[in-house]
Amino acid sequence: MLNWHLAGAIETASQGDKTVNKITIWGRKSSVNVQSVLWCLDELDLTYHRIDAGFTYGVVTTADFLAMNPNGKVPVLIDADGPAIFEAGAILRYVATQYAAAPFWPETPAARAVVDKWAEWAKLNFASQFISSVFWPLVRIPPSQRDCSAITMALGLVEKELAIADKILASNAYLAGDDLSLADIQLGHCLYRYYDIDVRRADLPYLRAYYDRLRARPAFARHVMVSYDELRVTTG
Ligand SMILES: N[C@@H](CCC(=O)N[C@@H](CS)C(=O)NCC(=O)O)C(=O)O
Repeated sequence: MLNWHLAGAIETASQGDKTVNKITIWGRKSSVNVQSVLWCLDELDLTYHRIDAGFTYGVVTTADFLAMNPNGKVPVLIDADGPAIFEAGAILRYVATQYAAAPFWPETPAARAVVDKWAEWAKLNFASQFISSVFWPLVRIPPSQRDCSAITMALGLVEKELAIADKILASNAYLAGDDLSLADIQLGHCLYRYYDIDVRRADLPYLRAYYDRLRARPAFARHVMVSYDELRVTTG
């Protein structure tokens, strides 16, 4: 078994009256994919140990880590003596299936698919596109080297997708209905960055109201509204 538990970079989620279990998650707090998992765990009142990994924290290139995730990426989650799980979407589904119930993650295949289709949609069409083609170029590429027209075009495409969410949110409080579900984790975990970065945003009033509802959730504020200053490249 791995020795990360002894590495000294361990954080225990506040215990309170939360269920104590044996979830360990590898990943830095500034990783948007890690944030989605931490937010979900917190919404479900689950405790965990978090171990810093990735970017300047290293770890991800070690043999032990690569044995868990050959992609060398965070997050990775192990629950008790279960397998190492990588890919935030797979981790979220595992956590929800193991620990959540309806309406967050309904039981019957048909009801679950209503949540899952929006979770998948949000991850693929918004989160992944926004992070790779808008957020990352703005934060990690020095201003003098940025392709501003490519970023503007990418933002326009992302906002076409967000307009679909805006329409849904005109009549739903949350993406898959009236209650928070796994679909909101996959849409909401990138909204802090979307509303925080310095771009001219489309007018999407229902999405904005939804984001304000998410901001009022303590777990969202704790894990998603996190500074990404450590990622910024400002010179050049
Ligand atoms: N598709 C993967 C992407 C994982 C990923 O790209 N993680 C980033 C952080 S958000 C990473 O590990 N980057 C390298 C690093 O931090 O060292 C997922 O959804 O989990």
